[in-house]
Amino acid sequence: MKRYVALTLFLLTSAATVARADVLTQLDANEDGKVSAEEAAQDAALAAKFEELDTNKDGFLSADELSDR
Ligand SMILES: [Ca+2]
Repeated sequence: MKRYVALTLFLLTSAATVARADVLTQLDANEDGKVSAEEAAQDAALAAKFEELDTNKDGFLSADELSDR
């Protein structure tokens, strides 16, 4: 049972990592590894939450910041 829970957690974490990478890949037009406000404008839902997600207020969403969405 414990092993099953660990495997489930691993799979969920992997799925989240893939989803995060997808957002970066899809929106990171200049391939600098982060999403600018301009790039985020391609995704209305993301653009609406941009300031909330940009926790360090550097004007870009990193992979870590995107993982919070
Ligand atoms: Ca940021």
